[in-house]
Amino acid sequence: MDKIKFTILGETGSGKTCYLLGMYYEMSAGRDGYSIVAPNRDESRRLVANFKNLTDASLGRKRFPEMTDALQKYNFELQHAFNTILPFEWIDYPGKWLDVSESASSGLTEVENSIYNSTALFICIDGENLTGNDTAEKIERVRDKCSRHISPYLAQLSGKNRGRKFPPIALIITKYDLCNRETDEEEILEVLQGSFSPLFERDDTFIVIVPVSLGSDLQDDDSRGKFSPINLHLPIYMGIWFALKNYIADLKRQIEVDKRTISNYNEMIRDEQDRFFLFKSNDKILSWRNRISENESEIRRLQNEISAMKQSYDRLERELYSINLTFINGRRRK
Ligand SMILES: Nc1nc2c(ncn2[C@@H]2O[C@H](COP(=O)(O)OP(=O)(O)OP(=O)(O)O)[C@@H](O)[C@H]2O)c(=O)[nH]1
Ligand SMILES: [Mg+2]
Repeated sequence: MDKIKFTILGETGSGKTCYLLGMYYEMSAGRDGYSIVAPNRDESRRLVANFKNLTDASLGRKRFPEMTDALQKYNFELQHAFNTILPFEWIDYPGKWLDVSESASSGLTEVENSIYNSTALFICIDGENLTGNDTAEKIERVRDKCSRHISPYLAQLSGKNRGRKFPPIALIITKYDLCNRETDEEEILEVLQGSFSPLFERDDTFIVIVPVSLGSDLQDDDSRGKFSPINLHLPIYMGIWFALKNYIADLKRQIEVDKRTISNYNEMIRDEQDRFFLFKSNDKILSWRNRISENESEIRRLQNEISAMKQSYDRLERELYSINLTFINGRRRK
C-alpha cells in the first residue's frame, strides 16, 4: 500500500502549523477512543515542546510557532484503544512557497509533488477573512488571499491526473474564534462556493467544510486567552476514513488475486488427475494442494484484517456525520 500522506495548504499565517500542533495536542491525549502518536522520539519531542508553548497563555504572542521556513514532514500513527489503525505522514510547508511569484521553483516543485501524492488535502482559509458583515467582500478576500494561490495547483492536479479522481478535501476555516460572531454556516458556504467555484462544480470530489479554532478567547488580552480547541480532530478523521476506505479496497483486491490463484491450482490438479496413471505426478498434486492451503490461510488473514478495519471505518464514519457541510460528488449531503 502507498504511504498515506496528508498535505495542508494555505497562505502564510493562515494557521497551518498551529493547526498541526493543536491537533496533535488534542489527539495525543485521546478522543472518542482515538489517539495520535508520533513514533519518532525527536519529532515527538519537537511537537511536545511547541504545543506546550501554544497552551502556555503566559507567553502571550510568543506562544505561537515561528513562521515555517522549510518543508517539514511528520510521521504519525492513528490508534484506537492503543492499537495502531494506520500510520500517516503529515507535510507542513511554508505558506510563502504557495505564492508563484515569490517562491523558488524548487519550493513549487516540492508543493506540487506533495499535493500530487496526497491521500487527502487540507486547505486552510484564515477566519480573519470572514470578519465583518459584507458577504461579497468576504468572497473577494478569500479569493484574493487563498483560492487565487491554491486553484492553479488544483488545476494542475486535474491536468496531470486526467481520468483520476481528486483526493478528498477538507476546507478548514482556521481561527474561527475571530469570525464566529460575524458569520454562520450558510454564509461560510456561500463564501467558499463563491471563491472556490470550480471545486464545487466537480462531480468526483468529496469536500467537507470544518471551522476550527485553538480557543474562543485566544486573541484576548494580548494572546493570553485559554487554549480550548474546537473541531481540530474532524479533518484528520476525514483523512483517515478515506485512507481506510482505500486500504480495505486494496485488501479486497488481494483476496480476489488469491482466489484466482486457488482456482488455477484446482484446475491444474484436475488436469493432472485426468492424466493416464503412468504419467500422473502425485508430488505435483501434493505441492499444489499445499499452495492452495497457504492461499486459503492468507485469505482468512486478510478477511480478519478487513473486519478489524471495517470497525474503525464505521466508527469514524459516525463521527463524520457531525460535519454539516459535506459535499459528495458535487451534491450537498442531506
Ligand atoms: N485567534 C486565533 N489565532 C490563531 C489561531 N491559530 C493560529 N493563530 C494565529 O495565526 C498565526 C499564524 O499561524 P501559523 O500556524 O504559524 O501559520 P502558518 O500557516 O503555519 O504560516 P507559515 O508557516 O508562514 O506558512 C499564529 O501566530 C497565531 O497568531 C486560532 O485558532 N485563533
Ligand atoms: Mg507554518
